[in-house]
Amino acid sequence: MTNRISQMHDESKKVLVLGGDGFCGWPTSLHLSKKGYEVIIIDNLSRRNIDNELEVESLTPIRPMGERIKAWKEVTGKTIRYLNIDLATDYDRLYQIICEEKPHAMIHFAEQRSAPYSMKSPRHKRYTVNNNMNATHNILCAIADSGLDIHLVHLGTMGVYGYGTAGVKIPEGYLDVEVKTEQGEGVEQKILYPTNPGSVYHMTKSQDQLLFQYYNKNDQLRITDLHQGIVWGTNTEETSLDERLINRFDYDGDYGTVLNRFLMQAALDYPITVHGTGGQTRAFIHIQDTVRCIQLAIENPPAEGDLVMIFNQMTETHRVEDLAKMVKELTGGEIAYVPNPRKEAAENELHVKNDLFLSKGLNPITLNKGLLEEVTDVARRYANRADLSKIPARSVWTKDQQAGIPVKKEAVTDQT
Ligand code: NAD
Ligand code: USQ
Repeated sequence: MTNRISQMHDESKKVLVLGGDGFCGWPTSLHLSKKGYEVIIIDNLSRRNIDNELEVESLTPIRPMGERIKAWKEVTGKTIRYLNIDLATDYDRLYQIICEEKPHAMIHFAEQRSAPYSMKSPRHKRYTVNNNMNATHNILCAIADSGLDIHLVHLGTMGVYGYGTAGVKIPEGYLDVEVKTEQGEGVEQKILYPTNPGSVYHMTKSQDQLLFQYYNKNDQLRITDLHQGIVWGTNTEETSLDERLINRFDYDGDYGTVLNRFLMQAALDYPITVHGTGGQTRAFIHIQDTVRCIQLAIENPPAEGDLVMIFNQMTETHRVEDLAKMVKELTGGEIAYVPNPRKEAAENELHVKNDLFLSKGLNPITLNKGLLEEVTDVARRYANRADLSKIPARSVWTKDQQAGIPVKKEAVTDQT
């Protein structure tokens, strides 16, 4: 039984959104604010600084944080507060804010989230580990230290499981196994699904799981870990209300994710860059469902004393090559099979359970023509902001891999 001081059941609907300036965090902040939550964003703007480092920008013109928040107030009358804190290094400020604000939930998006960025060099590997592990540990340590009963909702990844399957659907976090004692008796155990990360970034998410398990056991923290698939789409109901609220759209070789990249590439008449054979199967979710899932997660906290609750936050799985063909059909684009810069299985099957969100009322958005065209329209609208030289994926996992550069078009791009 926990003796943590509870604000879980009082009137408070105050949430700290950690990483609330990012692709998932910004639309989530707006969605929760719209639903009547008091939202405080914490973000050190490291993602915007990484854009400076990589000399690339979001395809969509995202506004400075102050302007975003001002626009939200003008459009809806609602207030979102913002604090610039580096969660990986400034423990004292984080602790102070938690004690002063006493949020009932904290949503943790604040990690370096690109697998290719995490593999670029030893510096990028070490930054990703230092940033992600310290941010997660500081958050857990500060909640435990505060003595408050705060529900922590973390954005994890489907990538912690690896993308294989032992012939069963990937369960939601835990695996029921039977181990044999020396006497040959079967003993039933519930264990974390064996983790099999495919990049330094994904490895930090695997490590996060152990931190959660420990603080849940030792300090009875209530924790929900959302193992999210690849997010696609760009706008949500709230970000569409005003151009100043627009969400970010990453298309570059480090931060752009596969489906948004394919749609953007086709819209700009750039070849659709399939890595290897395109036999990789991955899990997907639309950004509008991301924000709904997070609301469902904070409204359904684990009960006191429960294990870390793990949801698979995805709505469907697709093979990369099938996505490329679908985008080609939709837009008339051209597919380029490029070398795979990653060390990953050339082909895999993926079957995933997502019963928990369905049982909480999620009505999944799946790939449909209208939503795919919406992304293409956004890409066309801001085409003049695109730097095509930033499209190929150049971060290689080992010296044996090659950059994913489409041969003909790159030659054209290099001459211009
Ligand atoms: P993002 O990079 O757009 O946003 C992350 C935000 O966290 C950024 O605004 C960044 O400035 C901030 N941040 C990072 N380190 C910080 C620190 N030390 N202190 C304070 N702020 C910090 O990423 P995203 O796409 O919005 O992803 C959010 C979370 O969801 C990540 O943890 C990611 O691993 C997870 N996720 C994302 C996807 C996806 O497809 N985008 C899929 C599955 C899981
Ligand atoms: N791929 C291509 N062509 C491209 C880009 C990617 O074929 O132009 C392939 C990749 O080789 C990979 C697959 O598409 O096989 C997915 O790549 P991705 O960049 O879309 O996704 P990933 O690196 O796995 O990372 C993204 C987010 C990360 C999140 C993860 C969820 O950046 O934060 O954790 O999706 S998941 O994939 O389910 O692990």
